[in-house]
Amino acid sequence: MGLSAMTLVVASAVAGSTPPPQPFGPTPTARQLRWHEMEFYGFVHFTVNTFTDREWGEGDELEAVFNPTDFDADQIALAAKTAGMKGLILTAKHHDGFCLWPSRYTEHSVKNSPWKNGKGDVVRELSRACRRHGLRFGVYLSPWDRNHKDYGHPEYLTYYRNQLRELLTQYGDIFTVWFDGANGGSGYYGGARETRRIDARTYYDWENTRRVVRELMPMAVMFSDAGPDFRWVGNENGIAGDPCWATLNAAGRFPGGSSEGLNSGERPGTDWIPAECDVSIRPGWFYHAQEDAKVKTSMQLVDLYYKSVGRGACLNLNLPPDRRGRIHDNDVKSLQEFRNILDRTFSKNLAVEAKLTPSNVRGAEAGKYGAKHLVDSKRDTYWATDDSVTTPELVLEFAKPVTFNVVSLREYLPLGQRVEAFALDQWQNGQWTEFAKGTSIGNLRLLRAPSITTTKVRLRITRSPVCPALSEFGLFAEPGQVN
Ligand code: FUL
Repeated sequence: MGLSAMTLVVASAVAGSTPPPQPFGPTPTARQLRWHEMEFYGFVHFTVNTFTDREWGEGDELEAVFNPTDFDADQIALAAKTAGMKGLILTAKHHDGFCLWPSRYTEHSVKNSPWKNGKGDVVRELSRACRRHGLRFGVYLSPWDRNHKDYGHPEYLTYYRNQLRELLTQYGDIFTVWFDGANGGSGYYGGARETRRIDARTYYDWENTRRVVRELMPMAVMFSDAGPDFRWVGNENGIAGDPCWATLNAAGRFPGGSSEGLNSGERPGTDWIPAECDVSIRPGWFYHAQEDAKVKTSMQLVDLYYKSVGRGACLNLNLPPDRRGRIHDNDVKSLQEFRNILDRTFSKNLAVEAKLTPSNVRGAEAGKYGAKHLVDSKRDTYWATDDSVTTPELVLEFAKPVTFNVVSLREYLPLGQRVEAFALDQWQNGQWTEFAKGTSIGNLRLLRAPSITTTKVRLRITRSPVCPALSEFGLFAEPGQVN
């Protein structure tokens, strides 16, 4: 090496110039990253069904039945906020076709209901309340419309896209458009009262429907069984698979098509289409008084959180307003207790107090790629190793014994989902003992363990096709489980 080359090597080491790892496989877009960060948000199922006590309206309900006695968008938004949700998605139109906003394109809407003398607009009120309380707002616009005369014919697509345009231009920022996969069947259809079947693969011309969203709201993420931005998890119980990969092979998939592979994702996968777990806080999606005693308990909600958000998915928990147009007290109470448990669990990351010793640091550049980034609560910094080191270890040593029962891990998503397996050990009686292991990490991996008291913990990455890039590591104590 000549002198000048040597000077260069020294200079670059000083400046910290080891390039970051190459991305692995498909990676998330900016809009998907923004969605991943939300982690937890809610559905609001509200329409004529709330008043007819049904789950699916036929499409022939009179507009007059929609008449909340004490609608309070702030109360709904605050219930969500109290739970720690980052946004709400309103059923602007469910399968029955009734519109919660005064659409220019139909008479079947709030404008013909006695509520606020036909001057009400649920979409406006809830979108504003969300903004006031720091929540994002999104819309569910059912593709299947059992009221509209044109449903099943090409003209319906013009109607549907016109409605999408209204929702995407009149109500400020929309973070998501949720395209339901339920499709076709019997209905009112403008008085025809017949069964109409459509070909879910071709009828909606999804490419052009999605274009409307991309043009009007470029940062909005679109949901359907098959993406394009995030996918259904394959069940309505709110439970992601283990593993749950953020990747999927999208070719040949369409909304309302096969749900095979959606629960766990597919690896290797050609597309970044992470999962959303949708589930209702009650048995039904809409409010039914007879379900007031069937609201999920705070512990059931905590369990769902670990099985959805804790497996790298987002949790979309439905909160159905009652006939007043408010979230029932039983639901609010469960949500408050649930939040309280999570706050007490995650308020203190015990790993912050540990001395961290990684088996390797990329380019030996601790400032840039060191293990300290695992405990800085920042998702945009990470610990990475040299390209040749794919199964590193990290030892955490504590000055005094710590007690924990939850472990958290997060990958640095812009570089793709990298790790395929890992294990965790505790130091007990002078030796390492494995206490947990897992596969997919992705946006977040939470592992619940029996209460462990120890002075040393070890993370082993046991399988990864490329060097890992981990952005967070945490040890927490869930109250009630630890004393
Ligand atoms: C399903 C619908 O049929 C349900 O009524 C509900 O809206 C749920 C979220 O999606 O496909």
